[in-house]
Amino acid sequence: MSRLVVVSNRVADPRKAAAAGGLAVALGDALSTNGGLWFGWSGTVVEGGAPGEGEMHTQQAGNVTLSTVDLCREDHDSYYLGYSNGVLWPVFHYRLDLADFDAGYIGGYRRVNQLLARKLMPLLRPDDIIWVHDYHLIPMAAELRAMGCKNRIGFFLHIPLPPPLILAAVPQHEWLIRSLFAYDLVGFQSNADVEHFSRYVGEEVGAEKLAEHQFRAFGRRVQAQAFPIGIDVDEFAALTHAKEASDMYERMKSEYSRRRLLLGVERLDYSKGLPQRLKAFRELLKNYPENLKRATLIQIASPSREALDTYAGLRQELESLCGAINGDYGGLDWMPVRYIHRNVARQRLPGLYRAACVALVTPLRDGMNLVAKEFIAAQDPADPGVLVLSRFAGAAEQLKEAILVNPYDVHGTAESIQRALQMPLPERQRRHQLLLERIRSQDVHWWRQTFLSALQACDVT
Ligand code: ADQ
Repeated sequence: MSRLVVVSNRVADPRKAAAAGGLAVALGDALSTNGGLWFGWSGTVVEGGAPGEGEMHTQQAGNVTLSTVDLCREDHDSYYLGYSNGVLWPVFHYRLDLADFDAGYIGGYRRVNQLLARKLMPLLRPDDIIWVHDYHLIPMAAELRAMGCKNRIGFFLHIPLPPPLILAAVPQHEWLIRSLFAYDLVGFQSNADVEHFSRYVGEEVGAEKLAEHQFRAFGRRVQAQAFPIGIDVDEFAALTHAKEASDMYERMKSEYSRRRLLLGVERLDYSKGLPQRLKAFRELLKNYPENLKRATLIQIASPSREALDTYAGLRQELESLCGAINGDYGGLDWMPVRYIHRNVARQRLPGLYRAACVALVTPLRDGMNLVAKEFIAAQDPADPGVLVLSRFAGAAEQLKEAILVNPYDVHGTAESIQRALQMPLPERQRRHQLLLERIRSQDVHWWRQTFLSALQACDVT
């Protein structure tokens, strides 16, 4: 068996991966099966270091080697904050208005990808299989190929790929897509993303479609297809029944015994549709007054990318919306919104999910959205809560039995929340059973195995 090499922006120690969650566990499992190497940025930013340079650290975690590289401040700011999260993240989530096309960022993005490729190259063995993750590292394979790397290399994009005309707003769009052709396999979250890729390469670069998922352009052949990421359903179910989650569930149940609990959980990010969700909740209280003193929304939004201005602005907007809703509708004995700007321990999260009647997962755009799947896995099948899911989350392609909403339509979303709150038990059970079957058959292990099998089977040019 070939050794697996995973390359991602951040690296997790597989021995401590349980705390980090599903993806770290799945990749850790894949690496430990035959021994492997996990490679990426160390998370350390060196003040005053030289651009394009960084010290490498290596440690052994069982049969997995962890190799990470430090970045200097200038590289970090242009590669991570600037190009990855100031250009690619907003554009790929359809937010051209929030993109900061500073011409200086691309240099740092390329430099860091070159630096990482240069550090990785001597660690590679001829039969290693390389799996690169996410938008920070799109040019990684092209950099490795330029240094003579002949290994099989796959790439998985965790965020959406936008339609051609939106992608074309990135000044380096053609270079980005050409970089994808240095991989043997490119995986996307949803069929919509594959469709955007297919249209882009057909319309913008005149690629030839060789077969169902195969394209030829720039003198190379690439296979592009959807591998919707899943969660570890069994691990999550076990977590749900463990002490910490059970305690959380009991506490919530007794605290909200006379109320209906609605729940939102995410990183505080503009792609997640938080202001629209709060407005929909306000509309629910206004249009369906039976929810007054009865429905409580717990909104957990963990701090994220706070060095970027757009994120600080969003935080203020949310705080003011929550304050206004509580001021207008709340009373001494009931506050409609409990807003928590913090991380909740992963061990306690399933208890919260299980106590909620309704989960609001309403991103404006999302690659997949794992919270939707975690909510389903944590429910009591005998009395399950209802998932209200944005049709713009990648997960909507799989989770058709959720109540699908358009999060921009605040009025329509409020109506759907009301429907979810009133859904009779047999319908809740039927929908939940179908959703659970779906997330179980396409769980995170299925995702990893199908991707790696497809990469092994790729016709390498
Ligand atoms: P994210 O944008 O981070 O991931 P998501 O898929 O929902 O979004 O995953 C978030 C994870 O973090 C979940 O496991 C969730 O439980 C946890 N989490 C979120 N907020 C939390 C909080 N406040 N406290 C504790 N835990 C919290 C990116 C893409 C997604 C894609 C994933 C995986 O943006 O579209 O689904 O990668 O590919």
